[in-house]
Amino acid sequence: MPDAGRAPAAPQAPADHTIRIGTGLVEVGPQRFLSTTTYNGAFPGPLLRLKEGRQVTVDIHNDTDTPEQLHWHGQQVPVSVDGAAEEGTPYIPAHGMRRVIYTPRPAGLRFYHTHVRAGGDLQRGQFSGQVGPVYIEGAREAGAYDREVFLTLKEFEPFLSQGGDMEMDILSPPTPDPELKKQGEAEMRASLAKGKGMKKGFEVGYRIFTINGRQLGFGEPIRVKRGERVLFHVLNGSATENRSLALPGHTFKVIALDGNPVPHPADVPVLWLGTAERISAIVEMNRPGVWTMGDLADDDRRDGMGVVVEYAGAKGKPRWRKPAPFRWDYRRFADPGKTVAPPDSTIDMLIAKDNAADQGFNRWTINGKAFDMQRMTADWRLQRGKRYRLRMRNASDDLHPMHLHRHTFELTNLAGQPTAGVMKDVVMLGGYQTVEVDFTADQPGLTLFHCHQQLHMDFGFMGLFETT
Ligand SMILES: [Cu+2]
Repeated sequence: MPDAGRAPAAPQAPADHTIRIGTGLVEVGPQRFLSTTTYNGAFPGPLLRLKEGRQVTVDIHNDTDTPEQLHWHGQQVPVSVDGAAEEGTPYIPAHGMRRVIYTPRPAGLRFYHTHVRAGGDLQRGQFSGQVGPVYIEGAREAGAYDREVFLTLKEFEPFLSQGGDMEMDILSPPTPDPELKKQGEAEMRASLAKGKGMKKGFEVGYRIFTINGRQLGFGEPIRVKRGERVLFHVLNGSATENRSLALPGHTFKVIALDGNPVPHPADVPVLWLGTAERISAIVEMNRPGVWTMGDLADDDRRDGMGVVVEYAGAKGKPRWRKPAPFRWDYRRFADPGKTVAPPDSTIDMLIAKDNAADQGFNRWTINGKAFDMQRMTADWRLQRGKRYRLRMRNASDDLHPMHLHRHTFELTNLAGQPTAGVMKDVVMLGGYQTVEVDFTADQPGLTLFHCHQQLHMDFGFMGLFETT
């Protein structure tokens, strides 16, 4: 008799890809090994090349002692696959396995990463090495390049400090909303006045910075030839940091943001990526030499956030030159001729910081409410097929990389300036600014929406949509 109610132990077809979550060693520098949780024992996890629309089977083994979630960031997949317990995706049990079968889409640069709460435990969640790139090949592939290079930016050895947060004044338009600023500053003053010794909430810093798991100067350089067009697929795999990247003497032609082709590819001297953002950009190699491609922050670059680019035949020490000040403006890549139709409905979100309110960590609220993991009921109900506008108003001075699961949204307003045509799944929301994005609710079930900064999402900065 078959054992009713238990999955049959029928022989299964082999998976297309197998991922093992477990402890791995990452050699970040000469004789400097880190031990952290990784995919397949390495960092970054293996590049998964998938085909848009062609079903794929992935076996995910969890060799750790705690349940895990693997999130397919930027893909339009069902709740059972997506990898977020808040939506109802089953956990990959400790010392167990889950097989997921789904159809990859949309085409472009995606990634996979853990989606468990770290809280104050800096070994867990995306503070670990659980990040890997995904490239979904579409039917039409832009071909104006000679080869591809994947770069995953990631820090290790995190620590907590209470010094207050880093200035992140990098966006254009730069203008804060005076109303939001007034509110945010009043709340901070009130908090700091509450009692003697009241401090600012915890922030995370790091001791080690890497690209593809190696500190600047360690391992092989990126070897190029004069005249070569290299397509860089850059992924910010950080748990908490926004990153920049520049290659002195060269420009990046940005062709895709978060994997989605932009309506207006444009040249920029610097890339800026909020946590979990991706940029695909072509660099024409026309300045022979040995160069440091690295982060603009001198300390972070010195501690490893960079990679050497070496032309054939060139010798000497890698050179770095700080680029002229440059603000990141998504509108540069937008469609100037497009106007966006009004949505069926607009959802207003006021984002606020409750300074050091949760055991020294900042608590984050959307419309006055911190996300409650125990509750898991929808904050907003959506009708399938309707188009919604999210109006995110940031009453804090922090920059937030805002992420919507299982959907792609269009940037429609940045700090009061209308825009159209840029499709993304993460958008940087500047301090005391407002950003609007539009999307069609075309995925039934629960959809998580959150700030991708691990400390922010873990301390309240999440919400749930339910589409029926
Ligand atoms: Cu945030």
